[in-house]
Amino acid sequence: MKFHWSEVTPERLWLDRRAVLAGMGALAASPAFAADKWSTEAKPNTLSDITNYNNFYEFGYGKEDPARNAGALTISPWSVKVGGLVDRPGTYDLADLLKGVAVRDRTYRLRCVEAWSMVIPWQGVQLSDLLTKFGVQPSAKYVAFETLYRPSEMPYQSSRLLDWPYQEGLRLDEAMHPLTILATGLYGKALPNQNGAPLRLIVPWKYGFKSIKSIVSITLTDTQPKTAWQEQNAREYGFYANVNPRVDHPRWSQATERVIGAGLFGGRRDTEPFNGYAEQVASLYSGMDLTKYY
Ligand SMILES: Nc1nc2c(c(=O)[nH]1)N[C@H]1C(S)=C(S)[C@@H](COP(=O)(O)O)O[C@H]1N2
Ligand SMILES: [Mo]
Repeated sequence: MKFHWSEVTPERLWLDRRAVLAGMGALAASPAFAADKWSTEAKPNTLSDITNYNNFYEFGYGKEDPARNAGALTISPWSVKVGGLVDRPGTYDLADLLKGVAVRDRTYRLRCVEAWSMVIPWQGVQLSDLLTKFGVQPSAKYVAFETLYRPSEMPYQSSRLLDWPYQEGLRLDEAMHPLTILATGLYGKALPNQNGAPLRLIVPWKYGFKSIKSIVSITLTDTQPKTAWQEQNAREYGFYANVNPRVDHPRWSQATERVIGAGLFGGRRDTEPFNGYAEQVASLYSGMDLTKYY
């Protein structure tokens, strides 16, 4: 089995041992990815689908534009500024940022607000592990993220679609949930540029636009951060953006989704509350009116 990094965690050993004990030694040698309890069982899309059908507006508005244009982005060196209400703020080289933090395989559903979906086998770190490493102060309530701003390499940052750089945010309990990861790879390889290299957020129970790409800053705050899409159109794109088949987008239904890679006639499925992760995350929102906090 091939991993993105050769790091061996206790969890990894347990998973491999379990496969052998179950008499599935072959599984451990196959290219299939180990599923910990947070991964979905659904079959991943092909690497070709995942890397040729993208939203990354810094590189164009068409689904194939990121694959065509994101190669121009310089991803090494890369540093990330960790700031705000943390004990160890600073600007860290990517390797230092991630040093000592366990890498995990996570296959998740991705549901775009535009009503299409895929299944993607990510590798990355739990955001909770990273935040704990930098020491979250008790007054922190939210986490704000920013994408790189470099119009020379990201040509559509000269357009007015969004107020660049792309920004996103999470409530601290959402950020600390084990499902929330910062991805550094997919299919066991370094993250392709069009998927948000070298570091991007993945929050699988929320619409894809929350999963901000090519992150250069992570800030702990006590006030709800601005987000790029909410600033652009607050009626259409909320801060929470939890996948919800019962709350439609003002211009289209969210009840079903087109499955990318299922073929011209194969492909719709019912959208699930919280994108299928309700059991794990619904309690974060108990008592909240999800038609109001969309
Ligand atoms: N910086 C940045 N992050 C972004 C976007 C973007 O345009 N710019 N698009 C978002 C949207 S709308 C989706 S659906 C996902 C798509 O991720 P993928 O291309 O890896 O499937 O990335 C999200 N992250
Ligand atoms: Mo999206």
